[in-house]
Amino acid sequence: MAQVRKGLGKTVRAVDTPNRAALQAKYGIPSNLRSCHTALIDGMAFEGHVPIEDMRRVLSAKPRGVTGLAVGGMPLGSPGMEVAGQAPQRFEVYSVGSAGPRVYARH
Ligand SMILES: [Cu+2]
Repeated sequence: MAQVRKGLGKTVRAVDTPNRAALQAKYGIPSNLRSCHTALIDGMAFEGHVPIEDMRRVLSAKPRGVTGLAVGGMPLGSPGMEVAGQAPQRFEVYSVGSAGPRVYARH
């Protein structure tokens, strides 16, 4: 099932698939960093609740050996996971790809 939405200068196609593990493997997202959704933008993959500023930074830099960014789990306070009255958790954003998972940003 695919849904098409427009916004933020991009057309978004949302797809529910039972085969997301193959996509995660293709982009080098290790099992401990897999989360609830995977976004593909301009040839890079974004796993889980990755902050938009990190997405913009990696998309403009396109570092060698990096195929995307990943946030494992669903940390409280990450984008879309804000809960009024609850302090945000600290979490790391990892770059993934042939260069291996590395901390890309801390929040
Ligand atoms: Cu989630």
